Amino acid sequence: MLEGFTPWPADRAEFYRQKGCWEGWTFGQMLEDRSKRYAKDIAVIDAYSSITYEELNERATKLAAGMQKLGIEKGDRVVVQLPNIIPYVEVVFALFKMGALPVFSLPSHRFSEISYFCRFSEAKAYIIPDQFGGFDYRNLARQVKECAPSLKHVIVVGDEEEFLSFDQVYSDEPMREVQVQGSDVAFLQLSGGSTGRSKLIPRTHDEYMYTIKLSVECCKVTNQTVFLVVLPVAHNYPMSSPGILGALYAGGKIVLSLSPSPDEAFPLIEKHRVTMVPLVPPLALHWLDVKPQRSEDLSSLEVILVGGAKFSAEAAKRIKPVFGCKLQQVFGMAEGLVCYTRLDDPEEIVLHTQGKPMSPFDEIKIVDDEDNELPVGVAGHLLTRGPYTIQGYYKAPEHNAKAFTKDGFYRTGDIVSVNEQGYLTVEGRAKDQINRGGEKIAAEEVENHLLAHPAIHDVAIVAKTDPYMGEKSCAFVIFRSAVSPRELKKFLAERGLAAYKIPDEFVAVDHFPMTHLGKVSKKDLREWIEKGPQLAR
Ligand code: OOB
Repeated sequence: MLEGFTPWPADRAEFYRQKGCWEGWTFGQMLEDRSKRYAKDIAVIDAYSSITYEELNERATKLAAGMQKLGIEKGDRVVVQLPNIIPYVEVVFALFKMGALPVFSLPSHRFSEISYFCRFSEAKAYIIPDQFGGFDYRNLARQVKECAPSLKHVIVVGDEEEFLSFDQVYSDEPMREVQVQGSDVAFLQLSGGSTGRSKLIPRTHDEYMYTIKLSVECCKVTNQTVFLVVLPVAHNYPMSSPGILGALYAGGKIVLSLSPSPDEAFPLIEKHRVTMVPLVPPLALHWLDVKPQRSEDLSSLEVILVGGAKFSAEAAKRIKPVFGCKLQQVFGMAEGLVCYTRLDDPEEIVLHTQGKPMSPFDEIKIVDDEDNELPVGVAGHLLTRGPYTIQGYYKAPEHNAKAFTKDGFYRTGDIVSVNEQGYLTVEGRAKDQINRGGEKIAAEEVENHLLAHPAIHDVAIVAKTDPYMGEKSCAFVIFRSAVSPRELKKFLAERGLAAYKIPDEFVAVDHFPMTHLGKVSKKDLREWIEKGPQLAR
């Protein structure tokens, strides 16, 4: 078993197996099976080419054989930082077949994040594009290599310079057979985080396959589905809710877009007759606003999924009239629990709730600050446990003791109410996090970076309501000496922090409001910013 992984208690594991949730099937086996069933059908299309099921399976096997030759073994970790391109799908399945673990990072991550993921997971390899979005990942790899001694290989899709060329990793020699089991950890996913750095989330084949199977059912994915991905494909949402894995499970077709912009996405919808697309709320709002001015034929769309952050009922109402398709709300988390509104739910439910859990074995508790359960309809902290919600973060015993109850419920940090029919409505958040249009920022991580600046005495970062992004991040700062927001943003970028984590706004204050326990009251700070900076002195 992977060191640092918290297994399910034996009795619950047995229960989930007995109930047929965990079937002992791996993602490598799933692709083998689908490559026979849907051999000549197109599996993935990207900006450059397309690939059939048979070809995808063959290439993933050759890549696995090549990575084995490089000395990558079962259980080894490989940080994958690729944009929405076919090689991403090949790499992920190659690693699944070998039993090596992808560590999923986003193209927007920089030195601060990547060096940490490589070091913390003791990654053996790091897979990157040469350049993407005007950024040269080879320069990042050079820096990361300096401080991550475990890293033996950097594999580059494109011009490899001094590193290994992705195209040359494929091997014609047979892949060495590896025993990968359903109960093995398949990959490490990133958490949004609320304390310090992102935690890594170990997910097993068994339980993740179960989420795929259920998502395919809830979203009615079939081999006729054309699934467009405009969000970063490595994120848990476009990966599994129902995501690219759901599309492949069902024999559908994936279309990968390098950008979420309507200029790129709308022509793809028209050309490939896309039926389903997952969006985050700011993107859904943008697409809603521009659609009336566009000439592309988007009539193939059947379902737009919206999740990752709260989608307002007013915006939700506009999906059907503007796009002529259904809205499906999704409330999920990389740690596990996923809720969907169902495609045949009444409008009232689809517009006003974030859905209900996928599995009959998902357990939900809504509790007060002292963990007392609250009556139906009353908002409180959401705790959850079930066949696909993790039992612990990777190598994080201290954090796990706080993030999970003694009987294995995950403390989501979300404030939620549940109605009589079991549908959840997200009412707020207790965790110290900013949800910037679906991108999660752990306040403490950014605060720690800012505290390293000599002009800053103290800092507290909170969410500020934004009509478009839902939330933006606002840093309240007690300065020692004057420094401009521009300089601070530059300082953070130079420390290698991903751009989305850099505060949108800085507000100078001479003190922080305190709670009666003597902690900075972020609740009061949020009120200050909503009432206008003039109150924030
Ligand atoms: C998804 O996953 P993560 O891990 O990036 O973020 C999880 C958190 C939740 O705890 C909640 O705070 C927020 O994102 N969230 C929502 C939401 N969906 C996620 N808050 C309000 N309304 C929603 N619909 O974001 C994720 C994973 C799988 C599927 C969908 C989203």
